[in-house]
Amino acid sequence: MGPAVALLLALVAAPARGRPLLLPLDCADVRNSGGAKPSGVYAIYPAGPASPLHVHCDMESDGGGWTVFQRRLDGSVNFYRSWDGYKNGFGSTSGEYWLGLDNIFILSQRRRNELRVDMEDWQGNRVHAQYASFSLDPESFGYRLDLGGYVGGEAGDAMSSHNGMKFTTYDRDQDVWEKNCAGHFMGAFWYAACHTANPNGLYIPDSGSPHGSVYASWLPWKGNGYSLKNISMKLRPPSQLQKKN
Ligand SMILES: [Ca+2]
Repeated sequence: MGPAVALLLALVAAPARGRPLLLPLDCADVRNSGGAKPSGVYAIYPAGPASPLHVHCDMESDGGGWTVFQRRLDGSVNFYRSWDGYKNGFGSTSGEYWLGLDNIFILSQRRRNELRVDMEDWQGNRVHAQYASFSLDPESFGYRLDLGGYVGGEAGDAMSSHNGMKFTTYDRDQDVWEKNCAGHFMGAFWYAACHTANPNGLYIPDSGSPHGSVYASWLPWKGNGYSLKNISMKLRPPSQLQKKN
């Protein structure tokens, strides 16, 4: 092809569709930036252009655009971590990880978000739970959870009992139980006294002999003695809700 044709093709292919070129705040922005966007790891910029944050984006569930902040897949990452671990984040965004309470707080302050939790059992059944809104208070208020109402999903409501709770790790007790829920139930969460969901609990493949509520569990679906095969927690602005069909 001649140079004039190449130039024309380059212009046609340029991402100039009447909207300014902005860095994505979250996975909804990534999805809306045009072109096919499969699920995977993307850079988002909720804290500004100098602070890229790599996250796994769920581009499939209910139209996609979900920013994943917690993900259990295979037990390869230890989730029994200290306050510093949960504050700063750990794991690998291509596999299991916790994004970090600081990052989750920033994400929740930039936009109003819904919460979606997806999970699967060891027979391959998949369900989810969804909440109308999700935000956190800053660290000085214990990353207190402000959760909207349960709006559906086959998993049942295991999170409403955690609404209003501060975050507790084994080395920082902010729950409302006389002992430390994180230490007792081998996780870290917005524990009350103590939990109906324990997604950061122990990951035990196909456990046949439950011995207490220490597992990565979701009470209304499988009970507190069942370690789920996978579970992931994710955020998306409510305006992004769209059905593909
Ligand atoms: Ca306590």
